Amino acid sequence: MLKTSLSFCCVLLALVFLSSCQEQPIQIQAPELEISQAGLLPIPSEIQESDAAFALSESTQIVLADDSEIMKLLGRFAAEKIFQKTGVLLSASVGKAQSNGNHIFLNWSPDSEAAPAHRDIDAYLADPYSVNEAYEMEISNRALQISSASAAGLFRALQTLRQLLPEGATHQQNKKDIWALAGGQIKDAPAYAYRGAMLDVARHFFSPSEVKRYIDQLAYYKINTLHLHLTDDQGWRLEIKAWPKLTEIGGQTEVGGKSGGFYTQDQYRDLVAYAAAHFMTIVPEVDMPGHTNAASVAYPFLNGNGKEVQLYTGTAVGFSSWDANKEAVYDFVTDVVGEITALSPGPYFHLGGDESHVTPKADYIKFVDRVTEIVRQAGKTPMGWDEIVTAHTDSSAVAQFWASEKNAALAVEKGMKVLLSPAKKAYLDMQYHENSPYGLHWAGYVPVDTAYIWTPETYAKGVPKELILGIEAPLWSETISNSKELEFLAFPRLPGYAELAWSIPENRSWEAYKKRLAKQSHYFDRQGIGYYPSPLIDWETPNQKEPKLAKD
Ligand code: TNX
Repeated sequence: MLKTSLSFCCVLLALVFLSSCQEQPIQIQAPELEISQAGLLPIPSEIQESDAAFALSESTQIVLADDSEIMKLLGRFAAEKIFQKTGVLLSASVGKAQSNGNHIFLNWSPDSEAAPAHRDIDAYLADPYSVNEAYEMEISNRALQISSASAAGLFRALQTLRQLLPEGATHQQNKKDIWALAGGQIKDAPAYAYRGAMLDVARHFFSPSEVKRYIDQLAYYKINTLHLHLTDDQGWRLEIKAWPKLTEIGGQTEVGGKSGGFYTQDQYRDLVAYAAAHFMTIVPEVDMPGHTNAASVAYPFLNGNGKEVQLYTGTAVGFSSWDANKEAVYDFVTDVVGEITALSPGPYFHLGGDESHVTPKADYIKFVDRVTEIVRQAGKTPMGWDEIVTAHTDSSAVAQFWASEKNAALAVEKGMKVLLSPAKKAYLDMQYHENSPYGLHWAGYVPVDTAYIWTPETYAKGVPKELILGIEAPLWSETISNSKELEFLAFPRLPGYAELAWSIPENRSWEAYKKRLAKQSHYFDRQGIGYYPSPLIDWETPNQKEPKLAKD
């Protein structure tokens, strides 16, 4: 009898001891928290608030659905970004949570069919625009559940999570810092498959680390495409092994006359991989037959404007052309397209085609027809500025609408998909106002409200929603040469384009957007983003000074 009760006591003691070692999950009361006050940008499709609050602390774990490479990538990303914001390094591991805390779960949606592009990064990169990026997030006291059919969807959800995390610890319990997240449910999905930004690395060169910095910022706003304008009159920025002078000669200058630069193929591959780890596709552009002076200086046989060519460091457009009537030019283009295609897993190759003012019309048509075919032969979908529709393009090519409504209408007639980049609304290189230090104004001034207040679905007359591939915000670099200047033009307008591309029109309003944009100043400050402190926005952190316009 004594023996039994002794051993019973031992078991009891052990249980008491064990349960005191086992951590109690932290519970907090934070009824004041609301998801809709967190400044989510782009605004999700559906938000349902609850009274719950999720307490993130050092005992939180990131629990992955399986040990696939793609899950591990997502887990690392989540841990890194949470660490950067909170200073707390969470573990990301597979299967069941090891402790009794509040955990973040990355799940595959139960009803999801696992299309290869949904769960494999290489398959995703080959076909990123048909992937289902919808995700759901359930935030309760004990768990933050994220689910999506695809890894891309989980990645987009992680951006939402980053935005939901408060700027600093909100509570303390048992000497532990706690970051409280508002409870509720988010259901979200993008309006458009293609959500892009373009960077002109030709007028001024941007180093690989500057491009990566921009990729980080774009990913935060769920943008999934970085279009790189790799060549122009002032510079050729990507090594082509068969034609080394393109970069040896054509890569040495930039606007203003400073030495330019170029990406080696290894550096470019590394950029593609960096973008891929952010579920972002790089669309390469070789602008032709105009905007080709730098290449023609390197290889004069290409030149078709009848004049002697020399390196150019000004900002005029429309004076250069390749010769559309020489077979050697097409052999050259085939080499270039081939080498770039080998570096580019994505579906699109952008052939430029804009402002070929000195190319005779018939030559332009012949050239675009030949090059779209070369691109197709290389296995890519041709994309070009809206002028390409004046050639014999068909529904297998994409037109990027930037200026001509007539060309946009013609694209629709041909059944071509249209990428919307109307200069008057979506050009990040347009000045905010007449004294803005950087940018141009040929399409008008584009203050923050003008940039946001338009409806892609109805903007280009006669372009129906089904034919809109997406939205892209181009940033031409005649007046900017480094990250600081880039960010002054891109921010705060870029988040607005991200929202136009991601969020449905019913959820968008300038008044509500303004408030969510105001909250971005915390992120801008933390990242050291020198944004333009537009007076239209009631920024939550003290404004930096707007740089003064240099007088000349
Ligand atoms: C027009 S947009 C261009 C570029 C310039 C830009 C400056 C387009 C297809 N062509 O060559 O850099 O304006 O805003």
